[in-house]
Amino acid sequence: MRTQVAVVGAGPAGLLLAVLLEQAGIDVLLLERRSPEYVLSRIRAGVLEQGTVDLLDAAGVGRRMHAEGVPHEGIEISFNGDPLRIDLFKRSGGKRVLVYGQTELTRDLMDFRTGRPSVYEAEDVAVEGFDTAHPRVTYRRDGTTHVVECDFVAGCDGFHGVSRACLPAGAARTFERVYPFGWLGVMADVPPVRDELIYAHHERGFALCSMRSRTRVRCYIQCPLDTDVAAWSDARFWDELRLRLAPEVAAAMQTGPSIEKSVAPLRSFVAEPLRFGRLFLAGDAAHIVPPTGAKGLNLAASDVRYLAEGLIGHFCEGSEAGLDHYSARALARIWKAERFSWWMTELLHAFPEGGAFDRRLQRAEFDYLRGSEAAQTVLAENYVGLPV
Ligand code: RFL
Ligand code: PHB
Repeated sequence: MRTQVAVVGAGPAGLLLAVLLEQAGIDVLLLERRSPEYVLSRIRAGVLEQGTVDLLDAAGVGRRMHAEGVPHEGIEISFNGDPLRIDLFKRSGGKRVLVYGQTELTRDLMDFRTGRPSVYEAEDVAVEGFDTAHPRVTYRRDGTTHVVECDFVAGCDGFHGVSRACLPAGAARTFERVYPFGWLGVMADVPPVRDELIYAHHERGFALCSMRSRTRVRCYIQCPLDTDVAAWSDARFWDELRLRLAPEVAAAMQTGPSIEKSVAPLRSFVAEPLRFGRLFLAGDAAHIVPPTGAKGLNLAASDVRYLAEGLIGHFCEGSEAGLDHYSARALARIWKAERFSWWMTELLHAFPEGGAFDRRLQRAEFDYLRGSEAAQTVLAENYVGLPV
């Protein structure tokens, strides 16, 4: 078969790109390795920047997000139990973030595309000939091999996808930092302890009290990379979380049975460039940030915006400028989000190798943040999202 753009991966990046291109009248085929149910079962991001919200609105998929998402105007940073509220709204000149789960967003995008060309459970997807004028994507489904001829391939298949993996050795330069810990996350149907997210630094390790709604929490604690989820009963998780929060917050916190529990490693990663002939990388296929700054999904959205503009320019306006500048434009924003996510991670986690000197520096960083409007402004403008 033939299409104009083959999109590999139906996570938020692939789905959103498909929606934006289809609205401009461009043919898309979306190929996903997993089933729709599996894609929806992955619990991930929860915080949307204003720019992401605006893009979803422009795509016409924002109705449920506005009805059910909860706008937040601040976050709390707790340092060994010492609280500091960052007024995001005031410090960023009137911007907010929206708390709305990635699962819900993915569902909205899937529903919006109902009836559009998608292949779920596509096995052995392979990208070929992207350095020629006639790229092809092949896949197997129900034992049959299919060939898709296309003009462009968008690699939106996440960190472990095939798009980056199919590049010849040396084609991409990669930059990586692997952190010596992960996050153990729990979802539970209880009301959040506070109206806003709490990011906590503690000698026992980082903790985060987040939420999905006014009746559902998503909480994380820093854990060793080899953590066995089965060794963490709900009671053990809540007890450990309480130890890392200020006593009055711990005392007020409601707990309940977990409905999901999983461990995620923390990593910073960037591949450069993002264009290889007629193959473009976007989202987690191109970069990973540690979740501390809540930037991963938002970066995927800004990549997709730039890429959609480039492809629409090519197909609808006869202009190559957007595609030619895609990589440089996206990377400029990606590196700033990498910097912010790394900085939040360094400030808030307990580093197993870090000595007393490092801990004093973390304390000094927090004290500086508390005392400096400029430092709070820097945090706020990055957290709500730098301009797209
Ligand atoms: P995804 O979501 O990984 O989707 C990629 C899709 O590609 C499919 N795929 C393939 N399809 C075909 N053939 C193959 N060979 C394939 N290989 C893979 C996969 O099955 C999948 O469906 O990447 P995408 O679309 O780029 O989206 C990126 C986001 O999912 C990610 O950045 C965020 O979840 C990161 N993240 C957060 N981001 C935020 O902006 N705010 C947050 O609050 C936030 N919190 C988080 C997070 C990520 C976390 N984890 C688990 C990594 C919290 C956590 C704990
Ligand atoms: C989440 O709700 O899952 C979440 C929120 C903020 C983060 C990371 C994850 O920084």
